[in-house]
Amino acid sequence: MENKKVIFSGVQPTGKITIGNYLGAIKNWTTMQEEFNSIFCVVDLHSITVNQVPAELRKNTFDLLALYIACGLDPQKSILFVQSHVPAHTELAWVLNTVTMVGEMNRMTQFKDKCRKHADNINMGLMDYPVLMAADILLYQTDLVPVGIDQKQHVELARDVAQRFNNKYSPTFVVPECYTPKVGAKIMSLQEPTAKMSKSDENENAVVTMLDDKDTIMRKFKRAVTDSDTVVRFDAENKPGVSNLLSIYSCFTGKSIAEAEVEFEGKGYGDFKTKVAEAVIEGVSPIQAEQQRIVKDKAYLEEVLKDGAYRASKLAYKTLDKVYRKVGFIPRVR
Ligand code: ATP
Ligand code: LTN
Repeated sequence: MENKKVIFSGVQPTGKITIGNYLGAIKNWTTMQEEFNSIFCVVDLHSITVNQVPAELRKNTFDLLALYIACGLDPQKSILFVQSHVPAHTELAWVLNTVTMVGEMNRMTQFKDKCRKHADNINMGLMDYPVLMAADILLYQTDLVPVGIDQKQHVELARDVAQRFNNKYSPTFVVPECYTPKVGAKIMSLQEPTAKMSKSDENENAVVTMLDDKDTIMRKFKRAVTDSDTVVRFDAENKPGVSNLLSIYSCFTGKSIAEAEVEFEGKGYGDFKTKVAEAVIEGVSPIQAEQQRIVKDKAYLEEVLKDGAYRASKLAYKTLDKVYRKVGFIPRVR
């Protein structure tokens, strides 16, 4: 790889990808891939920490890979692969488990949330999720992890684990930084704008997915919860609904929030919501067409995965061999 900084990120193939996932993560990766050595993963191992239907998981994995490419991730420029194809992720996670404390896992916000949501399935994988994520990141000597704000705590854990390992053995891992975009790092639910838009939300109207059709997108934005005021102004605390729509508009049009506020001065919410929906439709339509084209070409996608796993493995095993040596394992003769 060229001598550039490394970025690594991933999304779980757990269902329909939302515009939150796109704006908080994937969209930023597409610009960053020009500047960094970029590695993007479909994190299927993470996804089975909550119940999945096997046939759907397989379909979601192909769908998500096709979406990555449709959004502009280029398999020539970036390494695109599926996490379970590179066993070094689980191998490193095991070692990192031994420098991670149960107490710190118990404090993870996402773990606590998921325990509440999936009270009938609080499995060890759910608790160990952040350690596997640390392994994903540290295996590639990652400098920067571009994610939405909800993942910040996990990236911080990866930093702590890296530092702890480096101190206990000797410098081994790059200590990664978290990167979140200025606008779009936390897109809110359209129905409950104080809560994050999440692909597992049961209320369909709360979530706009990357593959929603035009009418659906328009309808969801028209029904978006705002407030009893009439002014289009950014104020996340007092006007969360309107502020969320402004953020979405800004991300899709490339206009600043201030420019958008000026544009909608004196206009009603109806007009504003229509314009936001139109901007989203314009942004996602070409991606949808590409995704539908690419997903049909299984031979191509399988080739991308094969090549991605090969390139990722080479980097990953370099780090894993080093880790095994440091902890005192006998080097494997290859
Ligand atoms: P789930 O509902 O299944 O937990 P999710 O929608 O939270 O899923 P993830 O797969 O956990 O999605 O997240 C993938 C990436 O998208 C992460 O970088 C995450 O920070 C980002 N992301 C998720 N939701 C949002 C959001 N509402 N706004 C901005 N970024 C988001
Ligand atoms: N936990 C992340 C997905 C994820 C990830 C990663 C993101 C798994 N491994 C490594 C960045 C780097 C989420 O979005 N839920």
